[in-house]
Amino acid sequence: MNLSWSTRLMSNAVPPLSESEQLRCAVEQKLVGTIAAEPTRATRADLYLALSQVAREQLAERWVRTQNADRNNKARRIYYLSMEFLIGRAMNNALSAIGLRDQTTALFTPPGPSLEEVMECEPDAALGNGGLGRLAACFLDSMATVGLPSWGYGVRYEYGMFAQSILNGQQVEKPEAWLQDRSPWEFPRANKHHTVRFGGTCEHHGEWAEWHAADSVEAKAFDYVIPGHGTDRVSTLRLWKAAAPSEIDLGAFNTGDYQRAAEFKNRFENISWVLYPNDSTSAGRELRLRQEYFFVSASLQDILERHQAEHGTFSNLAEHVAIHLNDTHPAISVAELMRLLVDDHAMPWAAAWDQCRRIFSYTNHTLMPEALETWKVTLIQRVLPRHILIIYRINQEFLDEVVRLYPGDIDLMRRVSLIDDGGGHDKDKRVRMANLCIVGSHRVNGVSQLHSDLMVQTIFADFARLYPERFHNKTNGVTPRRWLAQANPALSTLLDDKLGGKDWRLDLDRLQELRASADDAAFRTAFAAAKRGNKLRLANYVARELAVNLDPDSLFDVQVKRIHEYKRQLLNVLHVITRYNALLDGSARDYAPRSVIFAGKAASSYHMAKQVIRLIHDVAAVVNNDPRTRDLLRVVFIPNYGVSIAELIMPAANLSEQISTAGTEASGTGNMKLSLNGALTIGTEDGANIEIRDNVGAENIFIFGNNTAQVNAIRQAGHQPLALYHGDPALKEALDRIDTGFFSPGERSRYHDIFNCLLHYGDHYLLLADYADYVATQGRVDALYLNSDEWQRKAIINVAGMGPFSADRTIRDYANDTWHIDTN
Ligand code: 26V
Repeated sequence: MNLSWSTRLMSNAVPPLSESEQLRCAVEQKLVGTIAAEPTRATRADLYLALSQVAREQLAERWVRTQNADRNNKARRIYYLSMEFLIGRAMNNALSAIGLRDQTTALFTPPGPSLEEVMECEPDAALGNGGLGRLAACFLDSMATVGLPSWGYGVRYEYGMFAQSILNGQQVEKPEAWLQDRSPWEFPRANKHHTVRFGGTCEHHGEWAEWHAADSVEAKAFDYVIPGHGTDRVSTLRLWKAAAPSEIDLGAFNTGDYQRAAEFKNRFENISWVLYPNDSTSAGRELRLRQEYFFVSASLQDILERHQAEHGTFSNLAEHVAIHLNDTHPAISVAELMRLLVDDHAMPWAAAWDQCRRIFSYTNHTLMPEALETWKVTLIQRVLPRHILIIYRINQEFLDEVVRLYPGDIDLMRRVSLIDDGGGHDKDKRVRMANLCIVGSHRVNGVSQLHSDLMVQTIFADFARLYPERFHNKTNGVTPRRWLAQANPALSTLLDDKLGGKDWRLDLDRLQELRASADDAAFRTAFAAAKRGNKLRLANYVARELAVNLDPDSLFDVQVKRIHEYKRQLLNVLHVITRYNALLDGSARDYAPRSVIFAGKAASSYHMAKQVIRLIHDVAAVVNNDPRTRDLLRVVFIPNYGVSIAELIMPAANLSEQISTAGTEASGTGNMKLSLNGALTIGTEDGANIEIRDNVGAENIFIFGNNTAQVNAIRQAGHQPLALYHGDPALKEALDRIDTGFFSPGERSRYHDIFNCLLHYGDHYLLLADYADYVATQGRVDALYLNSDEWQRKAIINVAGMGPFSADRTIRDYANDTWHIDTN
């Protein structure tokens, strides 16, 4: 940044400033007046903080205007309750939304740091595990953009997703103290707090009860302003931090008992300390239950307080309030709203229940049985004694209704009951949170057409029979602002040119018009050049961070997502090994040079996922160092995958790996981001891959492997991995090399467990059943890549087909069918 204007700060007689001069002055003023930094000596971090203050001021004004408008209109609002919001960095998005991006870029010129370099100072807000949390962040962006009066509610974790580093090829987790230096984007609301209570006993008075809680904790509000694009409107993300009630704190201090004071403080404040990883079931984790109730209770109190102030009555609550449950994590909301209305606001039970059902809606994000949340009745009884009574009463009334509809069907009652009776033993009884959500909501949806269909055919079949009108599909989407306009400026500029302006950012269906340009040789060349630039950018990062050189002309083959057996990174590795073997034995023909790129975190207690990371590193070490193959095949694992690294990788990909066992990936959203950035997909008939195929055309995507019906048939007949192994020499060779320590010569038995899992413990995710078709399909990928014109043509058609995968479309669908709120 050229600081020639700093003298203006001291001067009185100043001529009128141009817009860019004003911006320069504003940044310098913040440097001096807020950051206390001398402009000529400002560091990148100082510049980042000063610039964020400039943006923050404008966001604050927009926030105030939005709240005034919504209050004056007595707006119907949507409240999106989610334990996770994977926001990433805020700066680039904020500057783009407030229309300062280009000016700011021009401000940061050599010899000072570039805007990109300044923006890299910002730590990612990684308050989520993966897809579910990132979806919530994309939804906030779209809710603001389409003009919905909307709030996200969540937890202000002190520590979000762990940082991943790699030591000797193995994942090491480190805590990520993203708030250590405070966030310049948050607005602490000193006067916004609610008391959340736990434990104790209940005193009954007919329909309502008095809850004598044992403990309480304060929930303090911190707001993040989520700007809309192409609009002045914003959305609010309100996150709750747990704090010890001040009187307890003080009491202990006054008696000089500092240790007790510290213990108290910890006991309460640990509630919002750390994000739970989704690596194991919720069973037994009391702190997680407290966390869920903590943010639910604070959020619902906040919502009711706002409604009361605006309307003075709760009789019209459902007309003005829609609450969405992002998975079952906020399921206790159903019981908490009943408690607040019946016990605290004296509403009759039946009226409260009627409101409740009209207010809530619920999204399911996975069919995996181990991920379905249940809590021990005894635990809820102890932590939330009033809520367990409410849940039992809801269940009683629900089962009465079931009996009326299907008299005598005891099995049905047992299956749909909110309580799993644990074989009749009290200590084994559990509350089924998904059932509570379904019974307490008026809409339930899955996140892709396939997932929604499977949901009503399998896990929720009984409920779909009871309440068919309740079940819907809402296919996921991603925000084109972050995932194309901001992450991929090269392609965006090309699109602006081609489409005659920037409005595709707000109307992604405009991308359809690109289809015609797929046949335009000049456009294909420009498109390929944009991609090559992005690949170079990624190659430079990889060279810097990993000291591995990637050829930007090689095919960038990308699988980036959480490491999980069902996502089958191991199938990708099997292909890499097969390809390496073929290159060595000379059977390889027409292989395009490839760079196989992995990234993703394994949950810390997930042994198999960690083994896969280690195997990728071991394979990479062999392949990358073999002079016979290294020009045709490279493998890298990019550490610490998160939103910001995704923004670097997505634009650089040629091939998008979406290879989950059919029926296991609910939707996927990385598949959408990659396609949107011009990658071709190699994928199974799973999740949203199917809808991507429908939109880009079957001839422009590589679909392979068994579909859900075939997967079921294979499992029914008894999957025979050993027979496949013995029947396919290439597969056998790849697996034997893993098993015999070819890639781990220092520890030959290192991957016995991986081998056994596939060959002797049933290959649960059917890697061996899809292997042959996968490898053959990868061969077709090479052939196409070698025909550059055809490849570019198909890549352009992929981008052209991505209109429906804008989160704006998803949010409009929710607003119309689920929340019943008008959009702009
Ligand atoms: C949770 C757990 C917890 C227990 C142990 C195993 C396990 C496995 C997976 C999960 C994931 C929970 C929900 C989730 O993140 N689902 C993802 O949601 C995305 C947004 O809808 C969707 O695109 C992904 O396909 C889906 O996996």
